[in-house]
Amino acid sequence: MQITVMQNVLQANEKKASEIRELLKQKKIFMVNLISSPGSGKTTLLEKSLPILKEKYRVAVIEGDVETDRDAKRLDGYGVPIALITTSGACHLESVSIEKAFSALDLDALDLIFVENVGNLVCPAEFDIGENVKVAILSTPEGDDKPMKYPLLFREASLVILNKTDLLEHVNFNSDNFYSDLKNLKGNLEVIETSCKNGLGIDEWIEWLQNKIENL
Ligand SMILES: Nc1nc2c(ncn2[C@@H]2O[C@H](COP(=O)(O)OP(=O)(O)OP(=O)(O)O)[C@@H](O)[C@H]2O)c(=O)[nH]1
Ligand SMILES: [Mg+2]
Repeated sequence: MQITVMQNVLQANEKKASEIRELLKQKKIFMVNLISSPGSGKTTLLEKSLPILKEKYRVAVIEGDVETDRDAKRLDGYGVPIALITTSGACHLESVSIEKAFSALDLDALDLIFVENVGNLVCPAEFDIGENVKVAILSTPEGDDKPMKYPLLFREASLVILNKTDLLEHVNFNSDNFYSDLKNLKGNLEVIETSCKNGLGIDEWIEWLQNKIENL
């Protein structure tokens, strides 16, 4: 019985996600679903990216958090619209919440939407929200074993950002194991190594995004 209910939830989510994807296509908007564990650097990456991207694109952010508007407040002042979704306990965003967030945004005035999903490596990967791409962020202190332990996200992602590379010398992160596990999971998965602390890889990440947007 429970399985049926879950299937219905997933089917309803998929249907709404398809509608969102169609709407984004009509409006020529590129939407990025940022997914990682709590603290891997989603908001920090946005803080580094928004000043560069908003010079070229009309950008907005949908901020998903279990509680508080802290991340939304951090992004206040970057001069881009922010729509906050507080899930009150739910561990991921669903397409119906994205539709609600859209009503707070002027879609005709946007080229690019970032969704910062709830910090979690499991559930956000299961729920299509109509995005163009899922970007998985893993930070080096979390360990090189995470792709094999949480494979769905890494299979679903179009890009993996390996963040906090400035901490590599202090943590037990085996890059060889990380890359060989990723290759076994999904052979052609792109990886960009970044540090939001010293700026490594930020240009490459912006270039990756621009490429995707231009080829919409
Ligand atoms: N050393 C180092 N610290 C970083 C880097 N990127 C982010 N941080 C720090 O990591 C902490 C968490 O970063 P956030 O950007 O808040 O992480 P988040 O993924 O948005 O977290 P949630 O929204 O809670 O899921 C902050 O103290 C950041 O300053 C990095 O590349 N290197
Ligand atoms: Mg955050």
